[in-house]
Amino acid sequence: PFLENVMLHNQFMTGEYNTTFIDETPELFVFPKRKDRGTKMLTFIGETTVNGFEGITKKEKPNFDTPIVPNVEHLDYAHGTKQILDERGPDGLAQWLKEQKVVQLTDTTFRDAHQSLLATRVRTKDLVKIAEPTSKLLPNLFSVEMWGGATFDVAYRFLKEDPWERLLKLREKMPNVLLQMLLRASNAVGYKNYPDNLIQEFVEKSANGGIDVFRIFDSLNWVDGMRPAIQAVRDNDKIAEVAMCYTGDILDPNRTKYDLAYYKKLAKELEQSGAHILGIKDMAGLLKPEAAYRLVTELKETVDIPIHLHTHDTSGNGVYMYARAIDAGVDAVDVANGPMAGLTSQPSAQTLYHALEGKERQPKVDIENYEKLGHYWESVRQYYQEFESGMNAPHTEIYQHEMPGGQYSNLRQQAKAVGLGDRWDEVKSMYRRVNDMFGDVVKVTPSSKVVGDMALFMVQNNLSEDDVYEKGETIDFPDSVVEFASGYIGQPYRGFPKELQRIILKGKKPITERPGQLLDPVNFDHLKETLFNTLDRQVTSFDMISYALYPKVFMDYHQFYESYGDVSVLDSPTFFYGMKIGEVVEVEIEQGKTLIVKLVSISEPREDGTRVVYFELNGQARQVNIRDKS
Ligand code: 3PY
Ligand code: ZN
Repeated sequence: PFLENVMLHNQFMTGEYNTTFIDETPELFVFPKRKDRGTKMLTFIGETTVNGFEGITKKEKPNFDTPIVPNVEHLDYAHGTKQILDERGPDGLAQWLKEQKVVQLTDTTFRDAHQSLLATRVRTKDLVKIAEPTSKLLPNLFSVEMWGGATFDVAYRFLKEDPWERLLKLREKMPNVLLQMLLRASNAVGYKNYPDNLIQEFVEKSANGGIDVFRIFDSLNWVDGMRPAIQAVRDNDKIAEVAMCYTGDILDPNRTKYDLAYYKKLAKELEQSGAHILGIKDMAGLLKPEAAYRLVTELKETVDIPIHLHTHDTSGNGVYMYARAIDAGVDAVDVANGPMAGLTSQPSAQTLYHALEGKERQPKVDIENYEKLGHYWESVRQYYQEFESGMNAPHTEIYQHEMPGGQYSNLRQQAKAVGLGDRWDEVKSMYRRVNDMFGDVVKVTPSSKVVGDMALFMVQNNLSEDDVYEKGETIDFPDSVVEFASGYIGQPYRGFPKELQRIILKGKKPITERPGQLLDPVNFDHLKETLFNTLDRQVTSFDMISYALYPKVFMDYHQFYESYGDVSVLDSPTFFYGMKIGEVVEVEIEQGKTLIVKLVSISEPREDGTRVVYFELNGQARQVNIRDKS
């Protein structure tokens, strides 16, 4: 176990150790308690079989197609963009990107596609299986976006797995393409501003773990809010892709706040702030084709760095919009593999490829390989059917309400949960009215949540805009709205509407500094000790960062792990639906060590409300008691 502790230690893995490493790292001498992994696993399977999985209506496990993983054992990893970064550094890589004649592709299937279609629920196991084939069959990708945004907390919260492990495993299987993450600047992968030293630490460890490209954005397009993250990425010799979030409509003469001049000025500032690449983050899919042509044309004249465009295909205009942006010279665009594309996700890679047939900037990817990988995703998506958003057709109302792709289904669920399911139309129009009350703000995590919370709050309490102004002093506004008005998520362009801010804050003084400057730095030594005492096992730098970002979420995950062990090794149908009577599943709990689990029978509930679940584990009879919560 000692050797195992050393090998698995984060500092050892990232090569940050010297000869004093062993003396100064007491956790190496803490050995795992002998735990019965088999019983824990059976308890989890029993629990899911009897009570179902959170967020899924309990039903018998469906019969799923087996996803076909293309065999790529005979193939080598071709030299890709990762090698270009390693050889030429971030500036060299940016220069390389600018020199490419054909448009470059970032594939978002591993992150934003499932964040936007399947509530971020795709599990590491399903990603890792297709990672090597993706990397070998599509070595010409610019990057694979596979981390960040909501994936981090959803991994702990709902999937009961460690997001850092996802990063390490994907890096191992994808050594030739750039790995990309979405970083919410000073909000890291969370929903509030964190101290600067936590942002630095997070970026450093993410870079060590394998992230090459950090797409950094601020939810209010506030450049000052992005500086610490940009600096941290540059300090780690990684690529700072700094994004401006696109809102409004530059083609609409009545929407003067976010016009072409605004974006050009912002682009210049981002370039000066140290961006290697300029990102255009069209998080709601509001950028229309002609607007894209004009925006990219003008930005190309404004900045010297390459431009990378991101959109969501909610309106159905995504591919045409990309085609116009490509005409205007955009350097790279974000796409998802067809079966995971469209609607609130990114436009389909395959569709874009065919749309550009006959054009000189058509991307150079092996389209047959794209389709092969697509077959895998077509099957895997079935596992997650319970998390589908319910949007079945292009949705052009997005141009009115301006909700980001990832928020639409979420807010709809929230509305249902508070009994506003049949007033969804009102919530949508209120969302837009709240946006206007707030002075027309950029809406993306977390500012979009503020607008959403306020809209729900107003509909739920039957408050009109006038009511807010007239009775505001007596209204207890949602926490996120108070935080926003206090300046804790940053400063909106042209400031807050003063009257509304005064009403919300009820005499409290807002801040105008960067929240990160006011927050106490995280004391990592202290945190390490606390965690070491609580976890009773080795504490990695990864654990410390996660705990600092989300203390409760991390501790809940830890408790879950203590009870059920590592459930990330289960196949997804078993993880989400448990087992059928008579079914046999194989679980590889570590390399070369497989458990064969058979569900034999389940008893009727006993007096104390528990059922006995009878299994065979590697041929031996085993049973666990599970409380039936129905
Ligand atoms: C996120 O912050 O998670 C987003 O995807 C925003 O668009
Ligand atoms: Zn997105």
